[in-house]
Amino acid sequence: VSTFDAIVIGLGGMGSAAAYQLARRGQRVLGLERFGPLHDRGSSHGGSRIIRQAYFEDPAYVPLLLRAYELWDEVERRADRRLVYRTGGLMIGAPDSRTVAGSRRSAHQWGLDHELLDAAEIRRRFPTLRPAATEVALYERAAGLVVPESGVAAHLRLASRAGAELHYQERVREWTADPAGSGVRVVTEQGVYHAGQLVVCPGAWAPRLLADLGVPLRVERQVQFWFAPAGPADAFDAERHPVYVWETPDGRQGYGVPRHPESPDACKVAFFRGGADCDPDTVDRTVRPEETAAIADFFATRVPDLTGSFVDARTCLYTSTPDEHFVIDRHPEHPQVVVACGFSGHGFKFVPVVGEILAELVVDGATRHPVGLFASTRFG
Ligand code: PYC
Repeated sequence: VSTFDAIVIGLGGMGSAAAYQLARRGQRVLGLERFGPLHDRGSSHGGSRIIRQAYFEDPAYVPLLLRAYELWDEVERRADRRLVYRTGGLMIGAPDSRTVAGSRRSAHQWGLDHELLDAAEIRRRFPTLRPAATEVALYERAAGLVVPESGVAAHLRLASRAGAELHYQERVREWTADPAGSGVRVVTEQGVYHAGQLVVCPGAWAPRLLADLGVPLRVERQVQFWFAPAGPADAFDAERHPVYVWETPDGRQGYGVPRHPESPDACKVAFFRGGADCDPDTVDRTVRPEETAAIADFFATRVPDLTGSFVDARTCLYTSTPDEHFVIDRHPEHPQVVVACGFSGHGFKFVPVVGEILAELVVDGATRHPVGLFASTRFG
């Protein structure tokens, strides 16, 4: 039996950041991960994640994004590793689409630097893109991409350097909280551990590890695709090509990421949501030709040179709440347990600030950040 101040279950994006932020606050931390470091079974792989501030999902995310940008810079400096590429970003669709109108709302509410481009201006400035005459875009210079594997690696390295003990290939069987609120016990396939507090960041394994939380979670199979563009080789490079989210009149969203130094030959594209429900332990990770055909079809008229030749496709998992907002909260029945789950396909950009929030909840008993939107009890 080993004893710690805090145990972190799950060392993907959120758990790695929590382990680092706890360890740097002087906590004795144990991190437990069922796979190896930087694995591709969950939601923290695929070479890129979009990062942006004019947040169409809700203006309440903006202060967290501003802090996340500061912390990504800090983690880059401390880990001496490039994590973020600021390519600029376009949120494209009809003027009243959720993607465009929601982004404008956040930008206006928080005074974020942005431009609104009509179709002709989008084509002039970004000739790879072919919006319809009625489509517009919010352009945000601060948007770009973060490399998830590098982000997790940096947080893990900083966590170890700050004294955290990190165990891989160690699956958690169960955790229990002392009914008097004074500690937790975690049983893994290799041992039994005790700690004062527990931080649960289980990603797609939340339905099993947080079954009693009362949050209805859906685990969704997604596919990320890579294509080598046709046409001039450098037209899709991160120095000149923005990231983009493109909403269709029926409300579907596809997104794309340019080529960048860690993906020098291919651009990534995917649908944002719309995948089938799955179980993370049994999900079919083979990508079918008709799935590749569907994404190529989506972009054929919108970004015609993009899908020159198919390079790769890999599955990834979203764990979604009914309102697509996160859950970051103290467990309603166990005050010594803090949970972070349900990131609903848009969480990775927040990794360092989620780590900070979780560490503040554990160490200070409260967080300075606005997290009211993420209450675990909001589903009744
Ligand atoms: O979080 O910005 C995002 C995003 C776009 C597409 C998938 N996730």
